[in-house]
Formats: sequence, structure tokens, C-alpha cells
Amino acid sequence: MTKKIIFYLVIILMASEFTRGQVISIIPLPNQYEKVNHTFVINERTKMIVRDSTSLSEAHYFKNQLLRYTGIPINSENGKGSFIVLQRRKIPDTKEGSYLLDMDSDTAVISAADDKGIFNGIVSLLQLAIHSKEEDNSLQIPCWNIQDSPLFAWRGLMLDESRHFFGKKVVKEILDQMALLKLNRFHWHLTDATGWRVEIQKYPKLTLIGGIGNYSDSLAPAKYYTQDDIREIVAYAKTRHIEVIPEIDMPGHATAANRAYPQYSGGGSGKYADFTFNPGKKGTYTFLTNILKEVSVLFPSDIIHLGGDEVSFGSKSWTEDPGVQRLMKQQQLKNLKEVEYYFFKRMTDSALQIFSKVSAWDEATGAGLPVDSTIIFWWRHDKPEQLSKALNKGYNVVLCPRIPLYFDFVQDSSDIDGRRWNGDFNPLVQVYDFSVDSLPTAKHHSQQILGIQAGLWTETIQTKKRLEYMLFPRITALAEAAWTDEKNRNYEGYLRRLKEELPFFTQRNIYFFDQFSPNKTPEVVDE
Ligand code: TNX
Repeated sequence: MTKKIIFYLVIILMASEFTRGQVISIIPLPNQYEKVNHTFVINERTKMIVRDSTSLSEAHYFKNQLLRYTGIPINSENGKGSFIVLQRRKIPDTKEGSYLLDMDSDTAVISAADDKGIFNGIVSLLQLAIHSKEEDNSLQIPCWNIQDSPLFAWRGLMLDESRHFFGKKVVKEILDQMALLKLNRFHWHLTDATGWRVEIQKYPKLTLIGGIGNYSDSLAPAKYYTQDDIREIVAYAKTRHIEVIPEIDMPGHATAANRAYPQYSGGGSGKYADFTFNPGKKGTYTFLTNILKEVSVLFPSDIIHLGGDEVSFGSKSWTEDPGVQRLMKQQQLKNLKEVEYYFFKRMTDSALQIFSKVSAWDEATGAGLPVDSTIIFWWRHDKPEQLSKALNKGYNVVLCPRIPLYFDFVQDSSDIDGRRWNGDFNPLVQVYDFSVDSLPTAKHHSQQILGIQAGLWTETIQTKKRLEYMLFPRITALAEAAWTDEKNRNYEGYLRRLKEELPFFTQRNIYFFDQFSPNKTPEVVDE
């Protein structure tokens, strides 16, 4: 009997060892992969062969990041070591960003039809390299053959820098981590009631006055990005194949701008004083259009996010504004909702003279915006009918429901700071398991779902440490939910790879919530 038990124990141990050997150190998990029984070595004698000069910047990124994370400079002239080959060619997966990675003991070949695919392949190889064993300045990388393509084209993260400002260094670090996780859209919430954070040359007071204060201290000195800062960040993101989408929120959440240029304020009420731009003044449209013109030059993405959320918090004051009353008569607008739609439609028309696409929060679904050039961001998880409405009207949609994708919500039942919704919050597993199929209308309109995005709102986040605590490790679960097909996702398998990842967070000086031993990394609460 005991013999039998020992026999089974040995079998179980062997099996688990075997499984461990199969763990692929890549987040998000590739969609198809197989183990090859070889080891690929990277050291100073390794040579990169770039078949297509268009992939030079991806090769440069790889070398740079490898040096940064492993200390190994690969720049061999004569090729006495292994080869990393980048080649552009047709591959079986036709989705943009797909790639193949084929490895044996001497070569690692990355093939893709487009530069995004080459980059994604590079990132997979980089992750394998970072996680591999190092002996005598050589990385011993287990070989895999990978055939991979993204579930969604839009794999996004939004950062709110109006409520608290974090600055270039933190943003670059976030972009670094996004790139390693194949996240490719950075939605930058640069204006809101608290502060205006992007320099506009034509209206300098927007930042000099509108940039003063933050959510914890209304008198804090002005903090904002100069236009040169913006150029720097946009270029940094571009090297990492991340598109930056700026948000200029209107007609609500406008308090900071209204402090600087009160002539365009549409008022507000109570704690939302001066919350709106004034839809009844011609000058407001000119002012905002001039702002958008400068913004469009700074951000090459050609998509502008115009906000459009929560206007009703401050629009009641429009009933007392003679300009708005005149507008309502002229345009036969029956109520404040129709005024809001009129404003949003008019600003979208202007924006579409400058940008090729406008995006907006789901409140804009009813505003009659052109279906082909508008992207709706569905965030009100408690209003699934808004999502259905947007899809039925034919809009393309990015899914960013508060539950489970707002990272200002707490992640653990013991957390004391951060949001909850009727007691609900956003633990890691829920982010990981987020599925379009759980949303019936989305399932039926899957062609219109561009992807998913998490939102890091910063009312309760003042410091880099708390920001990281809220972001890590949930950002890794987001990445896998955005990249890996549902049928290939497995929470237990993901946790195994995550566990391996944690020491690297520490090595990169990233604070995180330790899912496995929560006491090790206590919640950070900013006072
Ligand atoms: C709602 S999401 C907002 C933000 C807040 C966030 C906090 C959205 C379009 N509006 O202004 O920061 O909730 O979770």
C-alpha cells in the first residue's frame, strides 16, 4: 500500500516537474506555442540580422532593452555566436501584429508581415531572454516555436494626470511596462476639473493658471507638460509601438480651463461650480477648435478623445444663461440633453476637419455622431443598454467598464483606500477573466469591438508608489485579457507565470500587490 502511494507521489512530482519545464515565460500568453528541446544562447557574440531596413528601429529597441535588463551588449561584427534574424514576409496569420518566432540552438527567427508583428515577436524573445538563466555572461534561453496573433487591436491603458500629475519619468516607466506586455494604446486624460496639463501656445493661461492645484491641494504650484515634453513622450511611445491618444474633456469637467478663461464658462452647480464650457457662445467653439489644432500637431495618432462624460453634473446652470436660451430657441432644442448633444456634434464636426477619428465616453452615443469616424468608450458597467445602443447604431467600441477595468477600484477585500461599487471591486482574477462573451450584445457585434482598456483615475493616487500598487499586477492580467484568446486563457497557468514575474518587478523598482503573500506588500495609502 505504502509502495503504491510512493509510486503515485513520484509520478505526481515528475508530472509537475514536467509541467514546470513547459512554462513559457511570456505574459500575455502566446496563442500557439510548442517547446523545442534546445537552448538558444545570447551573449556578446550574438548578431542581429535585419533583412529589412524598416525593422531597424525594432532591432535597436531589442538591443537597448536587453542591455538594460540583462547587462549584455549584443553588437557582434563577425558573427561568431548565435543569430537573431528579423524578416518581413507573409505569414499564416493575417491580423496586424501577428508574428512567428522560430528558435533552435543557433538562431532565433522572427517573421511578420508588418512592423507591429516584428515588434511583438521581439518583445516575446526579450521576455524569454530576461527570464532565462545567466551563466558566464551568456543567457541560456529555452527554445520555443511560437505562432501568435493578438485577440484585439486596441489594448489600452488610460492615465488621468489631471487629478494628480506624475510627470515624464513615471509616464515613460509605464510605457516601458506596457510595451513589455504588448499593450499598444495609451489614452492620456490631460484635462479635467482639477488641472489642465497640456501647454497650448495660443492660450498660455490654460497651464499657467489652469495647471495650478491637484486633487489633494488646490494651491499646489502649476504642473503640466510643455509641448516639448509631449513630443518626447509621443516619440518614446512610438519606439514601443504605442499610440498616444490625448483626451480634451468637454463640455463637462472643464473647471480648470474655466479658471483660466472664464469667458467660455457655462457655469455649474454646487460642488461642480464652473464645470461646463458654454455651448451658447460662438467664441467657445472657436476657442476649443484652436486648442484642438495645436493638439493635433503634437499627437500624430489622428484620434482625439473629446470626453463628453457626466455633463449633467454642471449643465443645470445653462437654463439661466441667455446665450444658451437663445441657442435653444434658434436650434429648437427641447432640453439640456439636446443642448449637450448639439454642442458635442458641433465640436465633433470641427474635430473631424482636423483629425480622422473622434472618440468619446458612452454618453455621446445619442448625439448623432458619424458612425464611421467615431469610437465609443463604454465605461458605465451598470448601463449595459448603453453598450447595446452604441453597437446597434453601428459604432466601433472600446470596452472599459468600471467593473472590472477601473484600476482606481480596490483589488483586495482588505484594501481601505480606493473605490468600490455597492461593495464590488476589481480583484486580479476578475480582470483576467474579463470576456466579451459575457456581454451578450458585444458577442453578436464582435467585429465592432476594437478592444479593451483599463482606466487609472487618480483621485486617490498621489504618489508613484501607490500608482504602481494599483497598476501591478493588474496590468499583466489586462494584457492577457486583451491579447490571448479566451480558449487559451487559464488563470492558474497565468498565476504561475506571474509568480515568476514578481522578482523582476522588484528588480525594476516597481512596487506591486503580492497576490501570493499579501502581507509582504502592504497597501499604499496616500494621505
Ligand atoms: C468616472 S470614467 C469618471 C471620472 C472619474 C472616475 C473615477 C469617466 C468617463 N468619468 O471622472 O475619475 O469615474 O472612477
